[in-house]
Amino acid sequence: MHKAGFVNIVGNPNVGKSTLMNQLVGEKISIATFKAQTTRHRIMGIVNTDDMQIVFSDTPGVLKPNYKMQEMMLAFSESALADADVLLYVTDVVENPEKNLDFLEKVKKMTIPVLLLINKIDETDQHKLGDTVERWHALLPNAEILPISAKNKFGIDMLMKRIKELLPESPAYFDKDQLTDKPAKFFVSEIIREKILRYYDKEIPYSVEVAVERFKEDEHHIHINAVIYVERDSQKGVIIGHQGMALKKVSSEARRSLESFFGKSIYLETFVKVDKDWRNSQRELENFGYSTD
Ligand SMILES: Nc1nc2c(ncn2[C@@H]2O[C@H](COP(=O)(O)OP(=O)(O)OP(=O)(O)O)[C@@H](O)[C@H]2O)c(=O)[nH]1
Ligand SMILES: [Mg+2]
Repeated sequence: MHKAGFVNIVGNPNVGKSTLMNQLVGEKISIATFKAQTTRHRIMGIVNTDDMQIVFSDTPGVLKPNYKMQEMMLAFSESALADADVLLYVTDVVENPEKNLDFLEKVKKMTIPVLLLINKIDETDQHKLGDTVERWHALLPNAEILPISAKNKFGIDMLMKRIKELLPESPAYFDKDQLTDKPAKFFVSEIIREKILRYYDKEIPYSVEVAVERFKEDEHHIHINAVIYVERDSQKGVIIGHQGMALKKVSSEARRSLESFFGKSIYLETFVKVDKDWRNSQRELENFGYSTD
């Protein structure tokens, strides 16, 4: 008997969905930072064994869209409700369970198994956790509730065991040697964006998109040219920084992470360009890979 299925991870921003996905897959597939709205795409991480294939999907945190890119982000999150065999609804110990009742209503109507994961239990105590579990149980009575700490890997083995039990009988959906649905270039732009999320404040990370224009690989090296797009001239100056120091720091941090991701030495050149109001341009968003089909 062979089991296979889609296990989709959804929830509000910043609750730890990407951290969890990386723990479940055992690889750093999805970037995770302390800032909300880190994830912008639906990203698959695939776990393969001889008799099983689990296709995890990480998704953007659910939000009310203010511009076109956020509409695409929400569409990715909602697409994960449509094709899941098992849904992992992630929350954390500080989030108000009533924060997003509209989305919760959609989750409530689902007929597939829903596991409600209360993450970050390393930041609470038994007594408070008991209250949180009760409040969630009242809201989603059909969901199985599992308290976890994705960061400390607490509860992850138990969760994995439960997922395997719930996985339907099915042939594999992807090649057994495939780890993700995204190409190498995607991970390059995500790793650069991760450094930008870490090093710049305010609206800068949300105004940035990274496009990889050259990715040339040989046995031991990869040559990469990447363009960091911003929305306005003033943002270009901030990205580059005084005497180019800010961009230099981001690029060298990115290069280090890329070397460990690809296991090869990396030559990285970064350029900064202005693409006015790209976040609201359907055409630019499609160029940058925001499309749901
Ligand atoms: N204390 C604690 N922090 C955690 C845990 N899991 C994740 N975090 C932190 O929570 C923050 C957000 O983590 P992400 O994995 O990026 O969250 P996300 O839900 O993917 O966020 P978006 O992609 O923005 O929706 C990061 O600073 C993580 O280190 C946990 O178990 N305990
Ligand atoms: Mg994320």
